[in-house]
Amino acid sequence: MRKYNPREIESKWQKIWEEKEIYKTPSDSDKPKYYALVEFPYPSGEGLHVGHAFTYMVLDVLARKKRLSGFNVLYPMGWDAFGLPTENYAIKTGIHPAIVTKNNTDRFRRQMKDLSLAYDWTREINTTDPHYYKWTQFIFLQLYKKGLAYKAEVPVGWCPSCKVVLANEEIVAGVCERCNTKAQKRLQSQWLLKITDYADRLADDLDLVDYPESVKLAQRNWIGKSAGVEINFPVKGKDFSISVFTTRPDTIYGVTFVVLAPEHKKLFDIVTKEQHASVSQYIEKAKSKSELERVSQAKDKTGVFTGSYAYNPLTKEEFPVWVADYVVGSYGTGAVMGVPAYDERDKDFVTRYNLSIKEIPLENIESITEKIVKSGFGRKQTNYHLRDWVFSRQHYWGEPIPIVYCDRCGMVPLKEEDLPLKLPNIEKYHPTDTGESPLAKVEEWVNTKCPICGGAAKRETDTMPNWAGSSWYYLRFCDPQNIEVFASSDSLNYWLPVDIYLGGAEHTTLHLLYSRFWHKFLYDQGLVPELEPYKSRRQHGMILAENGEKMSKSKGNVINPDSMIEKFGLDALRIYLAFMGPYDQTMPWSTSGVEGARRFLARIWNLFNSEKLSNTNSQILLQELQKTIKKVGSDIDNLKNNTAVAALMSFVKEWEKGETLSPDAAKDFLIILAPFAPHIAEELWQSLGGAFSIHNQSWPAYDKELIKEENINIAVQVNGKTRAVISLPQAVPQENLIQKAKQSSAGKYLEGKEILKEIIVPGKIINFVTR
Ligand code: ANZ
Ligand code: ZN
Repeated sequence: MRKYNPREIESKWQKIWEEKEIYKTPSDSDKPKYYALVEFPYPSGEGLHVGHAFTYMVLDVLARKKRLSGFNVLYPMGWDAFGLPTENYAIKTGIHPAIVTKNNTDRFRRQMKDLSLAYDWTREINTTDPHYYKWTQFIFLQLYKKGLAYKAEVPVGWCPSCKVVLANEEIVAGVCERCNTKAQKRLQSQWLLKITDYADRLADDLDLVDYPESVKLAQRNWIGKSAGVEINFPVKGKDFSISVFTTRPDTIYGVTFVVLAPEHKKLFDIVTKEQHASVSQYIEKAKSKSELERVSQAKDKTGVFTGSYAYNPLTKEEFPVWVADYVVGSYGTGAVMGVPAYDERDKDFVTRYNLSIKEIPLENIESITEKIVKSGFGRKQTNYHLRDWVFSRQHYWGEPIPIVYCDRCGMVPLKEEDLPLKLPNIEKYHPTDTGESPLAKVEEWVNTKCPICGGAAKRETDTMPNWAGSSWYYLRFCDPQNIEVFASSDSLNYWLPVDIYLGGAEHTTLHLLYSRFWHKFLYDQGLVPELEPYKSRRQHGMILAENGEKMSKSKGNVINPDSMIEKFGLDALRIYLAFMGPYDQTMPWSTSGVEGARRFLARIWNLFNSEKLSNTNSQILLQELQKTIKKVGSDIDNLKNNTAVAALMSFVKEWEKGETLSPDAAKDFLIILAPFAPHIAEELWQSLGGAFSIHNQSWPAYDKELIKEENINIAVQVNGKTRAVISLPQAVPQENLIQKAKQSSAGKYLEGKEILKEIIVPGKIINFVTR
């Protein structure tokens, strides 16, 4: 008997499958489609670790099962390859980012192929490829033309020591990631995308999709739709008012002060001479705090009196006006009415400064709103916490923004036929000390001609953020080689929406929201067919080191799939990854678990090489197999790969007890094993004379008759008296149970009576209460 030698089998089949392109997805097919998408990775220098492998296995099993079940499955992979780490690495080593990217993607691809992930590699995409980013730039131009891409002065992170603009991800705990200097803020002109125009639809259309409730909630909170009232508090001795935004107009009679944000435009119009110095000093200090620090400060809320007073327009009662940085300038009107009796923040504030608290009963919210609006001092207003998306970066390794500045014509977009605007190949990507992008120094590139008048013009030198390329990549997978359009409408009509999208929780309010925004915009332009890109979304857990710590390079506890494959074989690794637990859990790694998976596969190997594979089927085992087919199939469909593997294991245990299985039945077993352990399944399949390849077969149908569950007896009662006993399968749905009970001989006791309710004791009794 041949011994189970996984590495030999595995490399043999990997080669054959790749040659025969068995995972290639035809673009036209009569089969129903299924689009399974997992977030494409940023190809870091560290390569894949087992956490990636765990995630990829979740959909790999599903995609394989869907193929076997007769779907035309789109299951693609690519690289989200622009971004800072690559640029920083290039600065450190002097190796060009394009070369770093190539090396890293080559390594990732090799590792994924080593895991036998069933991607259609002919559809591979790379966001740094000009053939790809041509369309990222194209979409930007459409946004620009519709007024949804605009420039404005916004606060950006700034490192005074490195003299560079810091992206949010470069500010770690308030300091510059590189030199640990405290990050500052400064105003700089940036590109923004008007995602706020889509706030309502982004929130409302969550009703159309199947996402985890936690994800929907997080997106809704992030969008932060808030209905309230703007109320004008006239300033004493001035001819203007301070307008505040409140969601609690019912507390208006409890107001004891008004507070402005340090950025409020009218602040210095009301600050008195006496208070001028202390207010100026205060707002200087506030400048160094981030918005998050400001709104999350606990009890220590600070502020300064402006010297002025405002009054309640309904009662003419007067209050002091303060400035305090717990009010943010960019939300609502940048001013708040202080109601310490009802608002915790206001209460902290008055406690600190000894201001008064007024206890009052609440008004009816509708009638007081009415009253305020009628008085002429207020109006209803809906605000959103969502901000426009800051879309430019002062870095090299990103998509150039296709805009030029002409002295005569102003800001001019490139013509679509001139795309892609390629990133010039340069040697120095160091940020400039002026805060401009490194591209600003590349004169041959910056100086260009105006697309309108042909006169001298300068290119925009900012690049796009790394969120750009990932905002539409699922569209490109539908038709990755198209040079006329980003994807043909036929291909989009066929493949969209993505049926399942698996990714990480960290993308909930960034990538996932950004891509929904782009999609809706493209939908409005008639460029994509569906309102939502992803029909369902699932979020995966994380793999920790054996001791429960996070895996990280610095801790030196990263487990690499390559070493596991080397030691135990790929099928064993795959079985372990599928078996280790529910896909959405965070769990510690266990190398002995992989060893156990290897032993399990060796047991299967031995069964197929023993007299337990014979020409007769044991009836019991055949019945067991039908149940296993059913369970494994429905578990995979529900992403419960761990319990599917458990079912395979318990079947193997039954088989080992001495019963026999015929080759035909054994082949069915191999097909349901194939999504998890594709190599051993193919090898044993071939040894039974199966046609190439097992991965192109059909998922076996199970014999419903054989898995009929045993029936149970249920007493049918009418008003507590047993009138009949019926026999039904255990898992019968409630409606069927009620129907069957009425049709039984107890039915005549119900004639002409009104049934008030049915009381069901599961598995035992159904009692009709009648009148
Ligand atoms: C009086 C009041 C009484 C408030 C009360 C709340 C509770 P959301 O739901 O987030 O819209 N607010 C308004 N603008 C603000 C700003 N720029 N910075 C900080 N806080 C601001 O919250 C709206 C509430 O947050 C508003 O309603 C206002 O305080 C405060 F018992 O007005 B409220
Ligand atoms: Zn011009």
